[in-house]
Amino acid sequence: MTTIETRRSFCRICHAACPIDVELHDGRPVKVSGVDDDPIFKGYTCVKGRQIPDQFTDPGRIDNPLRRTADGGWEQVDSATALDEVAARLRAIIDEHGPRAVATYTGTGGYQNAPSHPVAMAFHRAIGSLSYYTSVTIDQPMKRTAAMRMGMWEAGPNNFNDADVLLAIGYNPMVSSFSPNGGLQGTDPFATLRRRKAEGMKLVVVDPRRTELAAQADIHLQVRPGEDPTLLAGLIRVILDEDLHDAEFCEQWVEPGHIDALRVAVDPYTPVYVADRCGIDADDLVAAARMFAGGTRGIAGNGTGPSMAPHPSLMEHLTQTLNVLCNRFLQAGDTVHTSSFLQPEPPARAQVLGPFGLPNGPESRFRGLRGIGGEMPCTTLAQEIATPGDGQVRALIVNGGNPVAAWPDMVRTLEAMESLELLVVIDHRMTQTAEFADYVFAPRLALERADVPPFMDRWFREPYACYTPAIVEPTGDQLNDWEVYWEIAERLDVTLELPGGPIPRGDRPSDDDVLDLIYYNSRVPLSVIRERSGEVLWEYAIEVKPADPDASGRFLLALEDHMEELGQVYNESTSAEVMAGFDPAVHRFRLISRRLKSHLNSLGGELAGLRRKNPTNYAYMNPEDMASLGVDDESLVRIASPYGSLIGVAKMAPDVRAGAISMAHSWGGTTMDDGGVREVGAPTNRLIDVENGYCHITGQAIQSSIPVSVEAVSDEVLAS
Ligand SMILES: Nc1nc2c(c(=O)[nH]1)N[C@H]1C(S)=C(S)[C@@H](COP(=O)(O)OP(=O)(O)OC[C@H]3O[C@@H](n4cnc5c(=O)[nH]c(N)nc54)[C@H](O)[C@@H]3O)O[C@H]1N2
Ligand SMILES: Nc1nc2c(c(=O)[nH]1)N[C@H]1C(S)=C(S)[C@@H](COP(=O)(O)OP(=O)(O)OC[C@H]3O[C@@H](n4cnc5c(=O)[nH]c(N)nc54)[C@H](O)[C@@H]3O)O[C@H]1N2
Ligand code: SF4
Ligand SMILES: [Mo]
Repeated sequence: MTTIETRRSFCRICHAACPIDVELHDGRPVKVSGVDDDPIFKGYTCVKGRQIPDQFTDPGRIDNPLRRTADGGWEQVDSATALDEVAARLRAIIDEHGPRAVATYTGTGGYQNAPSHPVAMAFHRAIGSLSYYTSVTIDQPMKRTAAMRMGMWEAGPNNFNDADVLLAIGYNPMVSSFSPNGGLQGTDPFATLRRRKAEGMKLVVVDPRRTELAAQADIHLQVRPGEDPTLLAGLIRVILDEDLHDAEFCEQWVEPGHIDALRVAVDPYTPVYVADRCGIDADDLVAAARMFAGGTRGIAGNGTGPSMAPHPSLMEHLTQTLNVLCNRFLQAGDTVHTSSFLQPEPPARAQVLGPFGLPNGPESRFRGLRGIGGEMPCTTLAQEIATPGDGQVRALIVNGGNPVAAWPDMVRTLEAMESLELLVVIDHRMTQTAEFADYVFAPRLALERADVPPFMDRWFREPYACYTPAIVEPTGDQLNDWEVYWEIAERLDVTLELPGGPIPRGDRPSDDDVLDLIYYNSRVPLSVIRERSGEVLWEYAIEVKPADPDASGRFLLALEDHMEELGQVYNESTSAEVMAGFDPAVHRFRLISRRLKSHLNSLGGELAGLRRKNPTNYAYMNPEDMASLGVDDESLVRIASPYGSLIGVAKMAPDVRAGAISMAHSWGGTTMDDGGVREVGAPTNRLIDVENGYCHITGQAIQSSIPVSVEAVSDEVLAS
């Protein structure tokens, strides 16, 4: 007799944390469904979440640790032995070269697992190694640095639920579940957007692709890739020119003289100039500026598209300038809708916090970049590994990430993987990166862990409690990511310190013990979150307090370097000019990033149900471009940047702007050719050069709006 039961949990394939009911047969998951009566998700899940049971039956799942053999193959090894060996090798590397030689890279898999990042960071503090890296510094690092430099509003942005207008620049929550400041994350985005639009919310979308979000827009500015700084400067100019900004708010909270300096800097960005440069209609630009400034509450925010294009810090600065000019912030007496239950009680006053200036963490050995908030910039890590000298990284622990597939600059990443003395990967799949590993530790998957959602805690659009216990028993020799660090720390005889104190030594504590130590000063006790998971707890919503009488922080809208950069941008004919080797006659296209519903970065292709939906990462192109290149659906194209090239499979897409090619990242193999492109896709990170055209503040490489040439090629290239 099969025992059948259904247990409640939440999905952790992506950050969105959709609640799920998991049907278990003899304790094994067989079916995942949404939770219809959930107050904010209302039954929503996506195809990835519904495929979770396949992760458990996938014959490729790594559920026991693996060790590299002398002949380059793999053998199973028990975790205690693997941990002894790894710890001994780390000890030797630290003794000889110092702790900086040991690095961690925490990727998206680590971020969807609350204890993973805090414990890995605690490990680095304990051994005294500053070499801690995450995917956040190749995602949207400028969000943090721009806020630090300009100043931020302590009470936070307006709520999505009562916004009159949303200005969405280069993100697509209908597929990605991402929207800056909260709102549309996974939480039933289609129905939620329909409802908000019926309530009168206006939507302006800036995207070179007519995305699932753009299709719902009141105004879609189908901008040329990489021209967002120009477009944003144009919006600001219209707003200042027509006095649509909140003059009273600016008088009080903007540094004196900065509005005037900003006026001067954006003055050349007339609607006619901007429209011509961005390939949009000047009337639409003016209408969009009026629409954004017109409402009383709204949000301007951007996503990964423009954050990976040239001038990302300037782009973020201008986006936030729009929010300041139009006062898109919560005021005294307002209620903060996002929950932040896991954070300590915030002050939440209606005043400016900061500014705090440039990142001032430890110096990287490359490009004069610096760390921030305990992290070093990921775009330098491959070079930190491959380049000999003092401070060279010799051992890397990959904590739920996939550098070979995801890091910008595949040439340098492969070089780094080859030159590591020790590579340890924690992943349940034999990824492109694991192929280079010395040890692969088998992690417990989401349903096998107790957890809370660290990202969504700040982004749920209502104060919503979310916690899950483990609901499936592991069957192999698996360790939760944090346990790998704790076990190595035991062997190195160091103690891991968390906000609530040290993680006990000796007997390994449980996930819940560690969650209690991480969130010991959460403003809503974890016991309440555990008990009331799945409920909206308005009684815990924060009310915004008035400003301190002597609040002295003022927004710096006219930062000198950014105002200068606006002058440079004006002198460019295209933002691609920031890349050396760009030739307008050759690189006539721009390759832009996108997400696929069926995949999460490199995750998905290993499961047959998801692979069927997207067998390759198609090069989506406008029909006009395909006709002029003589390319048909499914035929091959060679796409070449000033740095590298790939072979892609063309797919007709009228939603993509002419001149753009829309392609998902983190596909392909580990080689420099694309013989298997029809089966495994091709890596766009081969086109990316971290040394060319990068952001000087964050190191962000150009990972979208990459200038490329495109030519038709025959299938014979695959054989060669
Ligand atoms: N050209 C280009 N490059 C990009 C981007 C782009 O848009 N364009 N996007 C960038 C962005 S935003 C990011 S965040 C990075 C992504 O960078 P990464 O996070 O390095 O890439 P992922 O493929 O998401 O790797 C996550 C890994 O975690 C594993 N995993 C899943 N669940 C678990 C688990 O429970 N435990 C453990 N230990 N592992 C697990 C998965 O199998 C997968 O291999 O890529 C960046 N690279
Ligand atoms: N299904 C799914 N969900 C995911 C992921 C996934 O791989 N699959 N990845 C997760 C991760 S790691 C992240 S960081 C988030 C990212 O979440 P989002 O930022 O929403 O990512 P995308 O859906 O790629 O949206 C980026 C948009 O930018 C546009 N774009 C590209 N270049 C430019 C440009 O130069 N200017 C402008 N204005 N737009 C441009 C693209 O056309 C695209 O529509 O998604 C997360 N969620
Ligand atoms: S949107 Fe994200 S969290 Fe929700 S079901 Fe899909 S993968 Fe899971
Ligand atoms: Mo990301």
